[in-house]
Amino acid sequence: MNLKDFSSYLSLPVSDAVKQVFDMYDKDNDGFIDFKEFLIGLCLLSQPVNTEDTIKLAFKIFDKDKKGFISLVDLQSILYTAFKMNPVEVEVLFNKIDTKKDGCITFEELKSYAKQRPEYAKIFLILFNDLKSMRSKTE
Ligand SMILES: [Ca+2]
Ligand SMILES: [Ca+2]
Repeated sequence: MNLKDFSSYLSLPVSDAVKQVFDMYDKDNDGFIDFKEFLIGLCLLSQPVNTEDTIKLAFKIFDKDKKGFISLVDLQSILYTAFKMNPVEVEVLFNKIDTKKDGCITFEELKSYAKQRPEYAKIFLILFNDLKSMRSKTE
């Protein structure tokens, strides 16, 4: 698959963060991820990013006002800022993560989702680093 396929696989628009993760998979830099590269990438990505700390950090950034859970509005605002994702797309993603269907994402729900989809964890980590450096520049 190419970068466009990869971003539609993740249901995310093409962005710098998605491209960075794509490049991690595409070992020989030919612009395509073949099945072997995909499997290798999955193994590489699932290890360092799925630590409890990374998910805690992600949770903290999403839960801006420290409610102890992530609301749909939280997720919509951060994903719009990061990927210009429209609110309807974010709602689909939100419902996938909110397995108990109670309208809020808890830490446990985010953690089990990140374990299923290591690409997301990695993309968000890149994103958070960008956001952090943006913030430190304005301070
Ligand atoms: Ca390749
Ligand atoms: Ca929930």
